[in-house]
Order: sequence, then C-alpha cells, then structure tokens
Amino acid sequence: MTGVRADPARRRRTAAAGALGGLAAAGAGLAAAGLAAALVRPESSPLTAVGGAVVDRTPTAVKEWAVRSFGTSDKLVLTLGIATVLALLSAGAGILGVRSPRAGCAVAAAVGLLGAAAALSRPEAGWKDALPSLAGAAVAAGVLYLLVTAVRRPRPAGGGPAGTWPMDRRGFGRLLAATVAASAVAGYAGRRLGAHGSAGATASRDGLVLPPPAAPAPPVPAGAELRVPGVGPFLTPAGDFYRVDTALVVPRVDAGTWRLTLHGDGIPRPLSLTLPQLLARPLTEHDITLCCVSNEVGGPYVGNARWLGVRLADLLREAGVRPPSRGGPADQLVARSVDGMTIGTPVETVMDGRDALLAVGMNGEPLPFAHGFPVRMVVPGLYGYVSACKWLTELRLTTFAAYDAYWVRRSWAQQAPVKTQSRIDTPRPYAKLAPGRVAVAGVAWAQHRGISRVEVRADGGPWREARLGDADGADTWRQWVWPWEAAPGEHTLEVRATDGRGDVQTQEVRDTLPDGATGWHSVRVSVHG
Ligand SMILES: Nc1nc2c(c(=O)[nH]1)N[C@H]1C(S)=C(S)[C@@H](COP(=O)(O)O)O[C@H]1N2
Ligand SMILES: [Mo]
Repeated sequence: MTGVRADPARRRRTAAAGALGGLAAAGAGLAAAGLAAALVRPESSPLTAVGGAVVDRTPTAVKEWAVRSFGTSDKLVLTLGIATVLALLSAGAGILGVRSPRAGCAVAAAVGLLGAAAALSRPEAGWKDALPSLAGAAVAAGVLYLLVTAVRRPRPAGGGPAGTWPMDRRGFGRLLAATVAASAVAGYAGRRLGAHGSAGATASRDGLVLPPPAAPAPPVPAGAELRVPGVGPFLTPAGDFYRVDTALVVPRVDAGTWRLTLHGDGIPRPLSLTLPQLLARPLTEHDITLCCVSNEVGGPYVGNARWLGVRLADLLREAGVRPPSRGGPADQLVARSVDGMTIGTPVETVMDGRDALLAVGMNGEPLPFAHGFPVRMVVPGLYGYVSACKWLTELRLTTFAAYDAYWVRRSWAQQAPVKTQSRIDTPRPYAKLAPGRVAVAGVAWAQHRGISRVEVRADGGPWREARLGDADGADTWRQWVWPWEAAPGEHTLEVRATDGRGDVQTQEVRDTLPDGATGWHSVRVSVHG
C-alpha cells in the first residue's frame, strides 16, 4: 500500500477521501444510467427499477404500514431509502477501493448487476432495460478506479505539509470536481432527454379533443354541495384527487400509438382498438365516487369525479361476450396496464346495467397522466384495486379460478364491493372549539347502493339524524351536516351511515385487509369557554 500506514489521522483522511470518491462515482453512475434510461424508458433507471422490484416484493403488511405511516409520500420515502442504502454501499466501496481498487470496482459492478436484474424483473421489461444499470455500473467502476488511484498516489514533492495529507490531494480534488461537474451535465441532459421522450405523449394529451357525450350526466343537483367549510367540494378536482398505484414514475402513454385489445375465453369477436376507434363509440358521462380498499375508516383515499367514457358492457357485447348468468364461460375480466398491473373485475358486475366505464375524461378534461391517460376503467361500487385499472391496454376474459390478479396474489380478496362508510371532515381531530353551535359535517358513501341516512352522536348519546346533501345518483358520495350544541369539555363525535337498501354501516372494526375496513369514524375534540 502506498502512503497509508498505521497513522490514524492519515487513515481517517484516506478513508474519508475514499468514501467521497465512492459517493462521487455512484453519482456519476446514476447520472449515466439516467441518461441511458431516458433513451430506453424511464422505468429502466436503476433507482426506479429497484424501487419497483421492492414494491412488488414487499409483504402486504409492510406495504399497508408504509401507506399508513407515509400516505402518498410512501414512494418518496422508498426512493430515499434505496438512495441511502446505495450511498452507504458506495462510500464503503470507495473506502475498500483505496485498499484494493479491484475490490471497489467489483462492488460497483455487483450493484450495477443488481440494478439490471431488478430492471429485467419488472413486468413488461425487455433486455434493453438492463442497459442503464450496466452503463451506470461501468461508469461508476471507471470513475471509482480513477479516484481511488489518485488517493493511493503518493503526494508529489512539495505538495503541502508532509504527514497530514498522504496522497496527491490536488490531483484527487481536480478529479473529484471534474466527476461532479460531468455528472451534473449528464444528469441535466438525462432530464432534458426524458422530457423530450415524453413530449409525444404530452402533445397527444394536449391535442386530444373529447367528443361530447351521447348520454350526458344531468347537472349535479345544486343541493349536493352543502358548502360547509372544512368539507371538500362535491366533485373532487383532478389535482386534489387521491392517487394510489405502484408506479414510481407515472406512465406517459402516447395516445397516438395506444391500443386496447379485448380477447380471451368466450369472445367470438376479439377487438383491437385505437383511441379514435374507441372514441367513435357513443360516450357516457357519469358521476362516480372512487375509493381505495387501503383507505382506513376516516381516511383520505376517496374522491368523486365526473367521468366520461365508453360503457364497458357495450364493448363486451360488441365482442360477443355473455355474462356468466347468460351462460358465458368467463366470470373474470382482467385489465392490464402498460406498466404490467393486472386488475380482475367480475364480468357479471360490469354487465349488470351499471355505468362501468372505459373512461377517457375526468371532470371535463382528458384523464391526467397520473390518473390513467389515455384510458382507465371505473366501475361504480367496487374498490379501485378490483376495478379501476389506469393506463389500460388489455382486457382479457378468464375465470377467477384460473387467474389471480396482482393484488390477489398479495393477500387481498378476489372480489371487493365497496363497504358503506362515512367520515367526519369537520371538526378536525383534537380541534379546540368554542362552546355553542358547531357544524359537524363530512361525506358518506356506499357506491351503487346509495346513502339514505347519516347519523351523528356525541359522547355515546342518542343518534341524531344529519341533514344530507342532495343525492347525485347512487354511485356518488353524499355530503352531510349536523348542528351540534357544544358544551365545554372533552367530546367524542361519531358518525354512521345507512345505505340505500336500509343497511346500517357496521360498528365492527375490521382492517383494510383483505377487502376493506369497517367501523365508525370518530373524532375527539375539546370545547373551552
Ligand atoms: N395501472 C394501475 N392501475 C391502478 C392501480 C395501479 O397500481 N396501477 N391502482 C389501483 C388502485 S388500488 C386504486 S384505489 C385506483 C386509484 O385510482 P387513482 O389513483 O386515480 O385515484 O387505481 C387502481 N388502478
Ligand atoms: Mo386501491
């Protein structure tokens, strides 16, 4: 070894330089990989690929915990976690590399192979998906080699006070600066190139003119909106609509090249449609509240929108599909997205007369990319994971016995109708209120059965009927409000809804797994004079 002897101060310095070199090499590798991924596809970048592979392999209980703890930031937390592990590994590789450049480079190569393997394991992946990680590993290993060699090189004569800095400090510093600069340039180029790569998709969305509905939705009844401060609008703006999916980068599908295929068991006339062909069919507009099975009692993963789309039942009939009740052989419709998500929906439900849609529009606009552009499914009355496939590209008929979709393989129920739920949106939990009249208000939903009553009670007292906003069909939530005379003290408010069939929301507390949480939402508040 050169210049590294037992002196602990020197050791620390070379180790620090090695760690710094390792981090810089990893940064260079990631920048190079990002540049390559912009050319291949965004999902193939190593952090995204490893993140996606982790998502797919994470046990359901851990995933539910992550969603509970981090909400919609769970993806950010995951990416930061992976970046932290990578940073530690890189720093270690640098420290090791000062002792043995080969060993350091081997670590870089191994990490790159792991990234490549993750990218190849993703659904819809091709061999090209391995390239960004491999390119990144090659760059990282090369840069690491140069940097650790500089650390090992002895200090040139007259290069600073001997004994404090054993290596070629200036050479190392220059190399480090050059690496950081080159990485920044490559990173920027990757971003620009990535934006350029999805420019076609963006233009296809900007240029999409949605045809008017053949069957428009009636206007939302004026009385549906109770206008109580603290309760969101009746129709949730797309920008505020909850988002739940496994995609670490939002797929940006070019509508110009998009196709939908419909095939499988018992389809005499399989279909393959472009977007203009789909849009040439009569469009239906319908207000539907969508909610997630992972939504806990009182949780935020529910939203209401005006959807525009082709009735799925019409398309199935056009292809010659019969529901099981009419002797059709397939009871499950499996939707597949461009990112390999699979979502299984009962054929019977889709064809029972409800407005199950292949949606292209949300609140009067083409679907946002995050919500499934260009086409997604929405089925009133079913949780999203069994009905609402975004970035849809394939519909296949099969049976529940023959095929388990993505979430079903992860312990969720095969079939999951929405459970009756109600939520107190105001007052907020632990609010400090002044005594007197307080508007207790929120929303209640039981899609496709409708909501017939909402009741509220304070401190376990008698149930009081809340005033309901006007119903906008049976497939949307209803707002409710109850005027409460708040007396000083600590109080618990509870809510329960009754659906359109007269069934009262159950008090039984059940977890989100396997088919949706139950129980009553309650909020504790304190009232001070
Ligand atoms: N392609 C794809 N579609 C998907 C998902 C997904 O992970 N990938 N998640 C489903 C789930 S679990 C829900 S609750 C809804 C959420 O739709 P949103 O994000 O538009 O609110 O999308 C569904 N469709
Ligand atoms: Mo969901």
